[in-house]
Amino acid sequence: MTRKLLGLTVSCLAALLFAPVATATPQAAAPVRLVPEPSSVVTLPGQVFTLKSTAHIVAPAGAAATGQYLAGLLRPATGFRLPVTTISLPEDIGLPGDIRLTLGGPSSLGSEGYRLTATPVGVEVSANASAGLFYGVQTLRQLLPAKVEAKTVQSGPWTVAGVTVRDTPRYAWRGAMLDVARHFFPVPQVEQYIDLMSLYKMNTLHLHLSDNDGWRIDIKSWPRLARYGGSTDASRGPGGFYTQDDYSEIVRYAASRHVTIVPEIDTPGHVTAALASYAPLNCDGVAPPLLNPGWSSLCVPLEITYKWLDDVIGELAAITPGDYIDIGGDEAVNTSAADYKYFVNRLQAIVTAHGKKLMGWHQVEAGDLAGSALADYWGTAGSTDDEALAKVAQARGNKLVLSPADKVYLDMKYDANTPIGQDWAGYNSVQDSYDWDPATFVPGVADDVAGVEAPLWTDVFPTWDDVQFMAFPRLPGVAEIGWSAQRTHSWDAYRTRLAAQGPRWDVMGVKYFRSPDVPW
Ligand code: IFG
Repeated sequence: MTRKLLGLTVSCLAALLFAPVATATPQAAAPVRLVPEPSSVVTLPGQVFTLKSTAHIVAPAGAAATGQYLAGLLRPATGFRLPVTTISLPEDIGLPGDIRLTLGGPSSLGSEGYRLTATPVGVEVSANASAGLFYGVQTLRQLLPAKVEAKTVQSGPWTVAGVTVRDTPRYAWRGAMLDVARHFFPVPQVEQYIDLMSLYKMNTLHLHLSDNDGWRIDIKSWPRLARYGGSTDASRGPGGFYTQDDYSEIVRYAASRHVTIVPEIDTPGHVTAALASYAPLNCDGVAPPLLNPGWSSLCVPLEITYKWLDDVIGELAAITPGDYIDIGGDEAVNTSAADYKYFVNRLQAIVTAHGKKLMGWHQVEAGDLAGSALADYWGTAGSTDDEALAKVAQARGNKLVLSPADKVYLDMKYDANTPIGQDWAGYNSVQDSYDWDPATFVPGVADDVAGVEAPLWTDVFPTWDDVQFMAFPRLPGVAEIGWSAQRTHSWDAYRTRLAAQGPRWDVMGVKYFRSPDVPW
């Protein structure tokens, strides 16, 4: 009997043996409350999938990594073995009760879209690429009880409401920015942030690696940058820095969660840590003290500035697989307009020479940017100067990443009662961070929006608890703005779905703000 016929025979026998018998008391399952809201969700009333200890995760070779990732998510809390079996023959359809990952689907799903079906017979996630499977797994994760996030064995039942989901993202760039320069956060905490942002299908982490208060990435050809320039922080604390191996570990971990790292070396302003580290970088040859107060600027006329940048960008590009390197460009108060434009053009040539594309805060549009450049728009609503620069970006074909300070700056207080945070852009409530549209925030640039990004500046946040408190529950709202279709946008509906994340964060130990805006 050929293997193919044997395969079919086994499958048929299995289907007969494991045919779902109408159970006297069909299990209940949690209501379907997902963030971000998928493109299409059809619930199957009365149908419930229950994950059992006998289940397998069945995946083709190309999806084995996602299968292992899913097993890693589910094994601790269920205590189930959940073997990941790689199927090689199409008819190896797995047994009833299995979770099946399959590669292949309509091209309309793109690389990040997926389809998910959950019925009493089993769960199937299908996608064209592993990114889509990963996002389908995040949805499956949210369909399971919140206690599935526990790291110790919990009682079941592990039920999933019957549902069919078809889902694709609105924007390609769904980002978070973490300022590790004002205050340094070690690798494990950055990786926790990556875990949390990827749970909500965000795919880009912009790391703000240098500023006045600290330099956080080791550059081997300029060793004092990290060792001296990274030796303190905005609280006059011990600071810290990533070795290049640390940075590569962050890049690796991010990639395993389908997150691209975008490193930022902020220039020509926000450079006190660098100027303090090397006297020759200063126009007068004198290094300022660390944490020297006030605005700073690289010395634009000095040739050593570009030798230094070439070394820094070169070393960073060599350990950054992503397309973009961010050169900052914000608040260059001590740099003349002429020097600024000259500087941006010189630095763009260096970034390009190292095979990368330039990203910067939208002020970089003062330079003669290549079409591939990305402008990170942090203007507030109605700011005409900022909107004019957005138009410049549009005119030269630069895409915009929307990071409006009065919507998604997560260092802004939630309201007047927030114990920590800033308020120069106003208060950003949970609703403020959710209730806006990247396509219309800047008039007339809808087609030039690549996506969104939620910056979390840490000027005033020394602790990781502070970061979590300010990021949650607002970050998932930005994730939804980046992923979900505008037609699904509704604060009233969203706040209920957001509330369902609370029990999940409780189990995960996320120190979130229980905002009164949300019906927890
Ligand atoms: N603006 C500065 C940040 C940070 C922020 C705090 C940008 C692009 C204020 N630049 O936002 O360095 O200090 O809210």
